[in-house]
Amino acid sequence: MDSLKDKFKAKADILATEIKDIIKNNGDVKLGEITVAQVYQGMRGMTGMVTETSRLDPEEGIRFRGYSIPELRKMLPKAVDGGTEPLPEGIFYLMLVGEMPTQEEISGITNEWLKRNNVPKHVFDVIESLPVDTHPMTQFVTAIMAMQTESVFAKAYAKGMNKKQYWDYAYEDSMNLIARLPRIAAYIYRRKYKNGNHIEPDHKLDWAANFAHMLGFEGNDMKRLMRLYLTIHADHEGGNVSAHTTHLVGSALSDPYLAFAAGMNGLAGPLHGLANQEVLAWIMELKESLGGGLPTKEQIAEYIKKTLTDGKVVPGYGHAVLRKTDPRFTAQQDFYKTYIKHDDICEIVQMIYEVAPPILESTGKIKNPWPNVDAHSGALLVHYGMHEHDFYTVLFGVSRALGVLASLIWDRATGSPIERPGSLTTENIKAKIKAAQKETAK
Ligand code: HAX
Repeated sequence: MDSLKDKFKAKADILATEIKDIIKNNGDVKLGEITVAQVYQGMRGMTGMVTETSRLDPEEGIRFRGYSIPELRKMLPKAVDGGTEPLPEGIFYLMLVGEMPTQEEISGITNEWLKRNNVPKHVFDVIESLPVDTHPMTQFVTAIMAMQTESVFAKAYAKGMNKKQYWDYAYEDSMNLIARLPRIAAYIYRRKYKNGNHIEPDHKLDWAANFAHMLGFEGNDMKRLMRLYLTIHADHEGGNVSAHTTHLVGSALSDPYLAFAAGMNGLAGPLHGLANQEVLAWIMELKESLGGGLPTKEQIAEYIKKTLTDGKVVPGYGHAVLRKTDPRFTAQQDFYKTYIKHDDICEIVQMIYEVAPPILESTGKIKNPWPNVDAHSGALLVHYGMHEHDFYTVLFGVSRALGVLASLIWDRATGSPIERPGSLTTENIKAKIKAAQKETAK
């Protein structure tokens, strides 16, 4: 057993016992009430699941095992070659075992993922069988599904596995998947945009730097950005579409490949992860409509108003939970100010940040007029030469694997059951409303 696995097992045994006690002794403690509006409106604010890896506060933003993004940027180990941004290996370690890793523990994970990164040939063949202009997220999900042939969880289950072993096989599948995703993603990128001129992994590099290398970006800039990017996109507690879907599908004991692929189908939606692609396309459309160059704030305001009157969303703005500027946006803004300083698209992002919130607020219906993570990420990628907007959600997906798969391992270790919430018809709801009204009239 590797040391991370040992450590996880020790922690999981303790928590699994605690959870059993909590359910037995305090299972009837109420966590909230459910309203008709919540049932109709996407279960907003309804607590319905447990996620150990991170917690989202509407006013403050995400905390991974209690640490905010600015804290993590300072405290998580960096690459030994003078790296200044955290290594994503660290956020995975933190989410999985709840402890800040040492440099040595990080190298252990880097090496473990290097050992596991071999992608079977048939996965590349399946990608090749798709038309080259297939959306990169479709290619990504198809490749993950093709790789399900490798699931040790599915094989062990078919042979007849004891419940107590679920976590072990989920761990193995998750580690293999995380190790292989950058190769698959890079393969899709090079196939679609670089004439199939593929680049082999470099076994001297960390996970994020190797990804940048396989995509075709050498030098420190993209490596540094990838380390930050893959860290901050990793998790956003359990209720977002990609995390919740992975958890839900996994709850049927579908193996980690099936569960993660399902989550990625959710990430591919424009109201979720595809928003990063939408933001860039929306900014480029604005630029083109003005003949290039920097727009004025008035022109940006006009463009936002037109987007709203056309019945479209302003991509990169709003959130189902957050009610303030997303700290993942702020981290990227800080990255821009520290390392890039001057860039037209990044400047437009800053101008939109000044102009959009009051306009969105003035509609009276948008609950969060502030930018989310997707408002900034594309501008940084374009600056370093990745212009292919429709690939951006794949980068998000590679990062999101760290959080949702760490959670999936926890689900299997703590005996999380099949998820099966109830539903009502509108007739049922009307009857309940009538009954409630009768009760108050008494
Ligand atoms: N532009 C225009 N209208 C918006 C809006 C925006 N950015 N954000 C919310 N609204 C609208 C909603 O569409 C809704 O309109 P209707 O009542 O006509 O249906 C109304 O305002 C109330 O919505 P809300 O309660 O404020 O927001 P929701 O929780 O329903 O939705 C979304 C949250 C993120 C989906 C929403 O803000 C949105 O569509 N934003 C733009 C797309 C985007 O950036 N998505 C990425 C979110 C972060 C993420 O998951 N990253 O991967």
